[in-house]
Amino acid sequence: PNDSGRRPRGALIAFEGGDRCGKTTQCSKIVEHLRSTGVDAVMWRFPDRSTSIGQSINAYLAEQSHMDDAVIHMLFVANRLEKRDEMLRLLAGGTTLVLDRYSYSGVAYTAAKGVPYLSMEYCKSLEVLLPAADLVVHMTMTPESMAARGGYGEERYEKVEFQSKVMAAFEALRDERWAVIDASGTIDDIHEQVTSIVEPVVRCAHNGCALGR
Ligand code: T5A
Ligand code: NA
Repeated sequence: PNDSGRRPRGALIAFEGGDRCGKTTQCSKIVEHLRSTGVDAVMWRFPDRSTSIGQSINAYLAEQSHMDDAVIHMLFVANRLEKRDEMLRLLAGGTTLVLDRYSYSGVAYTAAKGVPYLSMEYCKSLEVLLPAADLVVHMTMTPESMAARGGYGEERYEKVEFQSKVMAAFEALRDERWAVIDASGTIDDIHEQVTSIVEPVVRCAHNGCALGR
């Protein structure tokens, strides 16, 4: 315990946004920055394509397999749940976790499909076993400018019309834990903004503020 009698913990920070908006780039940079200032931080990405569930997800995204919308949704959820214990252990041990996509992608991408029985509320209810993020960094840019980025269009959801629906779904999910960042700037400008938003949240967790949910 620290001066306030509360136990220091790591922060749970999720980066969200459309495909190719620069999440991986910014997650790597902020983790590197945090480490350089002595913060114990690690970066994970979801989906974690290395597990057997992750390999099924990968085949689906690469359009090598077809799956029912409910089934692929449950696999994305399960792919997070299989990391739940390790997440909680790391956070309790003081490690800050920077996640390249998390529950919010799970909800937004499925809700964007407009399948009546996979509503936003229903999808949210399936995430309750997982810890909520302390901070969600929502990186926004127009679907047209994302499409201009290298590598766009290789995977299932990388279509401008669908990405517009995903963007609307993310907007509907926002609450006071979300910070919105214009992802169309330079890598360094975005990193500077990300740093100013992330650092106070890491400090708060280190001082033992409560974890969401
Ligand atoms: N999904 C995911 C679900 O449907 N349900 C779920 O539960 C989850 C977790 C895979 C897909 O799965 C869906 C969402 C996705 O459709 P993914 O593997 O994270 O998710 O795929 P992407 O989000 O498409 O990841 P990418 O790696 O393709 O994009 P990033 O991480 O957003 O972007 P990044 O950093 O790799 O950059 C892309 C390119 O742009 C350049 C980079 O150098 C790179 O070439 N770039 C910039 N260029 C100019 N200016 C900048 N500021 C730039 N920043 C990066
Ligand atoms: Na990525």
